[in-house]
Amino acid sequence: MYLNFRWFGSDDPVPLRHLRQVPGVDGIVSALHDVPTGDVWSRECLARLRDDIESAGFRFSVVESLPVHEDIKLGLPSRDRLIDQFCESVTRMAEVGVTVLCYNFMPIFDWVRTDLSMPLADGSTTMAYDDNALKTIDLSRGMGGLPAWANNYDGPELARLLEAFRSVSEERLWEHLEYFLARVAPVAESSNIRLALHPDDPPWSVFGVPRIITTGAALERVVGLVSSPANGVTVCTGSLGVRPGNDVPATIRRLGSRVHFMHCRYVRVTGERQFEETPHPSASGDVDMLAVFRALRDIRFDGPMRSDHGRMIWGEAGRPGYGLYDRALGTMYLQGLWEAVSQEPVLD
Ligand code: DNO
Repeated sequence: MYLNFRWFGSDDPVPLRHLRQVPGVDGIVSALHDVPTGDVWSRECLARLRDDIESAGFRFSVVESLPVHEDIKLGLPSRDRLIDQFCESVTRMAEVGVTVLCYNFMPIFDWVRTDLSMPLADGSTTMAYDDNALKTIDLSRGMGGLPAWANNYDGPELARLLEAFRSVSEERLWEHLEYFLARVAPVAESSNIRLALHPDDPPWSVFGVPRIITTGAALERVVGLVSSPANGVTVCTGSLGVRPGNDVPATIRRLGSRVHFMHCRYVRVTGERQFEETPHPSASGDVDMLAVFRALRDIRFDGPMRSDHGRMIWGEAGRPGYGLYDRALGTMYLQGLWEAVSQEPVLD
């Protein structure tokens, strides 16, 4: 395992020189966030990003995310051209040394929360989700006010997409994913890029739109769709952890070498389809991170890991979930767990 930090590029309020002061971090997870979905990433912009990262003393290890165009998820005729363009971006990220690509297959919406700054008793704030609160959100004027989308569709475009996806069944979405992977995995394999499909967050349908990557079994189904070793997943303890019944350590053991990326964060389930994000130590959440780490040790996980969302602490302001301080605390905790489990014997 090697540790990474997500950095959103030169607009990120957290500078790389501060990340340099977090012990044990080798890699940076980043992306070209301002390229419209579907366009091929330019070699020059990728090289500039790589140079910024390397001159701060890191390697550019992971791209998160290269968004998948909605036409691909809808299975429209334009998908072949868009998949070719996706593949070209994959090839180009390999040219600047990236080895893992984290992406998702969530229609329209990326990750969703209903509260970006819920106060906790200790004076910090955290992000939370409540399905009842989601139902009160009016999307008729577009997506303004919702957090952290890969895309931001305006009113008419959003209405068109909502209507289109509401008639796509889950099985149809699986077929579209398989079609996509059958074309992308060979390109990834020959470019030495490991694909890492991220589970849906939250792992259930939102706004009547289907979501399919919602359980450990779904992640196993993903790796079974295409046998290439390049076809793997991101195991996100936070996404999977909010759905009772997801046994994350067992999923890791079953996926083995197809675990290509780890996102680690704690969550506490506070009701049905309701959760909040909590500080990293085990006592504050519902994820058994020690058991997760033992499973990673047993599969001899040697890929990238990052501390996922943090709270806002010590008065920090910034991008929800992506401040410096709490993610740095999380990084130290993850490092301590890894050092400890690495001293224990490996179970085959
Ligand atoms: C949330 C992230 C996700 C992730 C994408 C991957 O903080 O984990 O937004 O980057 O879903 O495509």
